[in-house]
Amino acid sequence: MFSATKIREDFPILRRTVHDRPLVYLDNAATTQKPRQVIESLVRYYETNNANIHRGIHTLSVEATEQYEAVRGKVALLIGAPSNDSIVFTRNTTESINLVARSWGDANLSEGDEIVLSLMEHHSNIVPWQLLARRTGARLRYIEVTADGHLDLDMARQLIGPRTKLVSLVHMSNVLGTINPIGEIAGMAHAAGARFLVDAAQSAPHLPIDVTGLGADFLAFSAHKMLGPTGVGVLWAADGLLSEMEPFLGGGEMISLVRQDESTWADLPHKFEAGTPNIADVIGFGAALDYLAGLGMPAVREHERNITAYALDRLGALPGLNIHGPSDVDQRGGAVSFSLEGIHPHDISTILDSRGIAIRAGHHCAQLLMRALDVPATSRASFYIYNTEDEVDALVEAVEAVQRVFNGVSHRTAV
Ligand code: 7TS
Repeated sequence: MFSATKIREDFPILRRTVHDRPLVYLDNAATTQKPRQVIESLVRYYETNNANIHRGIHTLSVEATEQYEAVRGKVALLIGAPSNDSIVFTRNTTESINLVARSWGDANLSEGDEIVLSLMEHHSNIVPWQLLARRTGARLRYIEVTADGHLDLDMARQLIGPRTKLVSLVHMSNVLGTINPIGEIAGMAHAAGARFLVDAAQSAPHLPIDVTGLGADFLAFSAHKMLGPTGVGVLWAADGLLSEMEPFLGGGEMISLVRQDESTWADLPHKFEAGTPNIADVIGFGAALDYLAGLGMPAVREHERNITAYALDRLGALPGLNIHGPSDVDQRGGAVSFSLEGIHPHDISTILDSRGIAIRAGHHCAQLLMRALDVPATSRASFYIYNTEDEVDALVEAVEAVQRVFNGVSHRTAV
């Protein structure tokens, strides 16, 4: 049985206080906390296994290599990937997307070609394409967002056409929580002969994912948003794509033969993992994946659906509070952005912090979306497996306190 209260016992950090209040951690879309199973796996690795991988014939190196490679299998299981060779470890989602922009984009785009993005993308799914566009002469087109926080699918149908070489979209918005209809858009992209990249930074941690069912050609996500350590990302690519692509970075580990003027490349996926990788943190990510597998991704999603419904209900009842994004919990995840009339998100976040509550305030690396919403910034609470309804209550009480402070101030100012 899924129990957030029981799960909390595995997270040492959740026992700490902030400003003499119990920590209420609601910034999970930025990064999640780590269970002791992940922390212990890092310590165990350094205390008993530490060695470089894929090189030594000695026992430590063989063991470290086996542990590192086993995590590829766990990632494949998580996302339903048919083969471990289609999974590349990177530093984060950002690096995974940059890898595609460089290694696939440089070879496949030229002047007049179009890349279709949306206005709800994180900067890491915008800027690499701007750089690619600058290098190749390709053009960026943006699908707009409707007033209720969905992609404008009519506009998507108009934009995706014969000039489109790539469609690259977020699966679940880090600001609005919106779960985008990836299968439908994959159909549009493929009918136009384009490739389709899915930014799964917010979805892989929260939803069951099956890459073959999604219809994606590339999928990118980060370990640190799903209980794993920082410094590990994943790029998955559909069959045949990685073998056609040139390496992203050159160096040790990624070669087969090195000659004076040129070299040949190692087999997949090693061709894309130049240099000593982040061995310990990949192994720590394995412990995170075991933890999530123990809960089951459908149960993770169900908990998040319930707590999001509760939060939407309670926050939505506050006068002067506007929630951005879909109201139907079946069409959204647990990133809940809101604005309070006349109060800057940074002030909200500071007052919440004084009560031990961590939320994020700002543009959330989504400046195009902020402009589309016509706000400078939002406040965002985002949930994960260890969050409880009591914590949502604490958030609501704190927001009410913010309103009291500011209404008092504006009242005094008026007087
Ligand atoms: N894509 C989405 C949808 C994201 O939410 C993020 C990080 C990234 C890409 C980049 O991930 P990284 O691991 O490469 O940094 N989002 C957030 C956030 O919402 N608050 O802090 C980081």
